[in-house]
Amino acid sequence: MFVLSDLVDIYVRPATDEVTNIGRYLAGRLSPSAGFEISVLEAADIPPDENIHLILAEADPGLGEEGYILTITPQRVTLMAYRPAGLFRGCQTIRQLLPPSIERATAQPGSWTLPTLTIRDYPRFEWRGAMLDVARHFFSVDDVKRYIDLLAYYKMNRLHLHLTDDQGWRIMIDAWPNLAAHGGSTQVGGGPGGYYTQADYADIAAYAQSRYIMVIPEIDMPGHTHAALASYASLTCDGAAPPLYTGTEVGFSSLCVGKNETLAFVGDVVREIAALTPGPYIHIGGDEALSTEEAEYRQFIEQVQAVVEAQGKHMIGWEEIAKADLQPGSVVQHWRNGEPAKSAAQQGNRVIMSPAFRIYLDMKYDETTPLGLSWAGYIDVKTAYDWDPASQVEGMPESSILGIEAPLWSETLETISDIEYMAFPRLPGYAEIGWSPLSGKDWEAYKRRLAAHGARWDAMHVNFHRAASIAWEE
Ligand code: TNX
Repeated sequence: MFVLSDLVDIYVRPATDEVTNIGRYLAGRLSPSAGFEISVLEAADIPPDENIHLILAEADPGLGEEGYILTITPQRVTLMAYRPAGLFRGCQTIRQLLPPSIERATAQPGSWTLPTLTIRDYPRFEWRGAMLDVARHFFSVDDVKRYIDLLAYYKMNRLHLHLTDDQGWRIMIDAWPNLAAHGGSTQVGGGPGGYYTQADYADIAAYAQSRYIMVIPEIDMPGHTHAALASYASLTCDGAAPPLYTGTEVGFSSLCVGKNETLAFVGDVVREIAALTPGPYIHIGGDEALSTEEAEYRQFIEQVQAVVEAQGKHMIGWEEIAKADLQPGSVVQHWRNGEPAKSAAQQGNRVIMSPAFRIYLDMKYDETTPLGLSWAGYIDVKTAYDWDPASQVEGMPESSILGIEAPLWSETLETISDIEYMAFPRLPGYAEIGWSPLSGKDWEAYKRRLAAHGARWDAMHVNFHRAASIAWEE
């Protein structure tokens, strides 16, 4: 094995800002618990032994954006990648190869060893995401950053933020300030709610970017818009603003399709959100528009799609958007019925797989789970793990599948601890489905590998569900 002693430093090559920052990130994860300072240095031509080396090598494009090769000998740890994101993903493997107590925030007694090995590793799917509903209950910037760090630990690369819904509007729009000021002033159950300033949002996006995670903002339209209607009477068809809503029904609200004010609203919101979004996608919701007439729904989605494309972005929407005429770059998120996703795929659109009965993190584990819902059934750890996105919808080719995403709706969740309880231990299973080849999938082996992560979550103070089906290791 390789011994991580106080002699070890991290050498980076080339020593660009980006690679150096990844080295600093790794040092920052290891130093506090190891109890000694690990420095980040520029590699010489002949890199010295007894160190960790992070090397960006143009030589192996087969690794893609996120792949890496990790070689550990008793003399040295060498992590190579084609792109910086690959180095970052490989750093997570180094963390996971060290003893669990490396994740504690203070100096721990320990012998920090890494097993000798060679790994060549890259993801199966491009899109390995999680969605967080900050609308039903609001979560602070720090809560979101904590979730980002937990996603990063499992090499996930997308965070979809569900920013608006009937119960709350959570992002400041300068042209329509009452959306956040009034529409963000409560939440399910009537608590104080909250919203992100544009600076908060940029902070979240930059933090995610430093972990090679893309943030996808969702502004849900034309349904799920009660908080907006309550904030501007001019957006309603009858010109009267309703009171704020703090219940958990769905499907009762709709923007007034065809009204000039509605189009002005969509234009301003999409423009401001696009300006805040480094990534190429804007999610426009489109789900459960049960109070929007069908023809108006289609017309509206096509209008919004044009506005999104005019901002240089691509539209993502929940599967219902497949009723509209989609541009080739638009992406459909499957959640309930196979048909819309399949028909979109047949027309050449790509699909994100979020089948509710497998991957909704807000579903209870079983009937005793104190949090969560159960409309899509109970999702125990095995149900969460034991499926393949490519054989989920009959007749949909794997090439249409962009990847998978695990939504976490927050009707019943109020704290980051609640979020953690629903996400863990299921989330790593989704990360594996997204990353690893199907040929390696084996529930019995997975159970044992997962069991070892309980001690890591204890070290990280993650509030996880100690599912009885797993023999958790101390
Ligand atoms: C359905 S999934 C919804 C959400 C709810 C969720 C609760 C989807 C596109 N819409 O509005 O929060 O169920 O599980």
